Amino acid sequence: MTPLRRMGELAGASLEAIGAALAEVPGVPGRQSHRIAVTGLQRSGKTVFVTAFVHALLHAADAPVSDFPFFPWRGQVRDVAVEDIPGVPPFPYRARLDALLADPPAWPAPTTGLTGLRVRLRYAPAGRLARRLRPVASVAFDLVDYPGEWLLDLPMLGQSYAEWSAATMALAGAGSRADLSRDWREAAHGLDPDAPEDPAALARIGGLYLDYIRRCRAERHLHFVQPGRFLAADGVDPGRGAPFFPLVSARTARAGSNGAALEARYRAYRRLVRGFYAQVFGRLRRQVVLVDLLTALQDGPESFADLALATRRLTEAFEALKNPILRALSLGGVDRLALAATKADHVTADQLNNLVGLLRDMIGEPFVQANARQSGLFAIASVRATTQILRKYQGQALPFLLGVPDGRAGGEAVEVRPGVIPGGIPAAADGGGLEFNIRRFAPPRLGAGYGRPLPHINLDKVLQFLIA
Ligand SMILES: Nc1nc2c(ncn2[C@@H]2O[C@H](COP(=O)(O)OP(=O)(O)OP(=O)(O)O)[C@@H](O)[C@H]2O)c(=O)[nH]1
Ligand SMILES: [Mg+2]
Repeated sequence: MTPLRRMGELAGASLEAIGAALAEVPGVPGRQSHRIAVTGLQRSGKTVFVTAFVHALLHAADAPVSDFPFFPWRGQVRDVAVEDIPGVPPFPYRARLDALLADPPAWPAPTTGLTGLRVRLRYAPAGRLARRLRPVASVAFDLVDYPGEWLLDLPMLGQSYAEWSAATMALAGAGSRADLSRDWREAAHGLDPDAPEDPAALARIGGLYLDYIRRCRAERHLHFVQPGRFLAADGVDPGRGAPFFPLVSARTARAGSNGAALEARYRAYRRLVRGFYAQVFGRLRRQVVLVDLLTALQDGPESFADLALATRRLTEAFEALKNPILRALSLGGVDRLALAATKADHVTADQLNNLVGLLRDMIGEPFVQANARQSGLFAIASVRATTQILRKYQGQALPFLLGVPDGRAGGEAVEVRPGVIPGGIPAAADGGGLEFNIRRFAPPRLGAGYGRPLPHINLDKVLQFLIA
């Protein structure tokens, strides 16, 4: 069954039924299971993270300590196995790893559907008494991967069609969006919400709306565009339902009218989103949020501000949704939340603290404070594509990155000085003046059969934090 078909089915089921379908055999002593929800916008690094995380779980116990210093069960692991998660299409770990270890190595393509896998670890508990009571314990981690675009829709779960319309309309009229959205806004203004439903007009205006959100991504590198599923990598996501768009004044419309049709489509779409949320976050205990700050910095102040907006909206949505959804699924709360700035190998080591500071600022102090007890902030590279070297420059030894530019895998390495990362969100006045040289690099050449954790930055700390 395709993930979309399955999600379509889940969307119709009650939350309790979904929770029950996703729950593991409960309460077998010594057999714990945790879902690690990997969240992040498109291209934030989720698929690379899941691949490297699984590979590390498989190999860290036997690797030299220096490969993966923070590993909670060193010397205790009996065996590790990769299993399917019942009812979830399998994450192609082997294929993803093989591509990373191929010659030349390649990053994964954008994800198009939901997949997942379970890593089961059997280990000897620490301490003689614990071992006598239970010679071998088992713990399982479920990791789920999905297209980042889908995450953009989470805030919609808490919004009525009228609320979503008002917020989306206001955004569409601001900054450089105003220009991109002009055709669509003019057409939408001309639509009478109370007139009898006109499917051809709704399709035409829906097409203009789609054009607008696609151009936000493609031309301005903006992040906060909804509905996210309308941006699926293959252009059309068959599971997304009929097109809809915000209305200028979306008050409750008469049955059979344009307004009522759009509202019904919005609600149908939200049911789909809710099903997805239940699947990814079912039995939610641990969550990692990945944010690619560096690419947004390189893309300029507008892209960066928009990433900040999307990240805030998402963290607010997590907060708002946590309680009702978790109650409905009778789950516990998130007990560990790792917030990570990804692709930290794009900057020199002396900039990692600033990168964490920038992440903290972007997520917002209220959220960081409210979740301080169970959350951690990190700068990570799931797969480290660069090494650092020192070069004499104007009498000083300065750190440079050495890596092969992406797209030239197998080519010559170049030396790059990525620049100074601000330790907080730059004031608008400074935003334009900051200069970065954030490049994309090809994956490192490791060779097939690489049976050690992949080179990384702080992946061990995140793993320890999430699973210990
Ligand atoms: N240098 C470096 N690049 C990375 C790393 N992780 C991800 N990337 C880059 O970021 C791109 C996107 O990574 P993915 O893991 O595919 O991102 P994703 O979040 O799964 O993206 P979607 O599937 O589109 O949602 C990759 O193609 C790499 O170019 C990393 O640890 N180091
Ligand atoms: Mg992906």
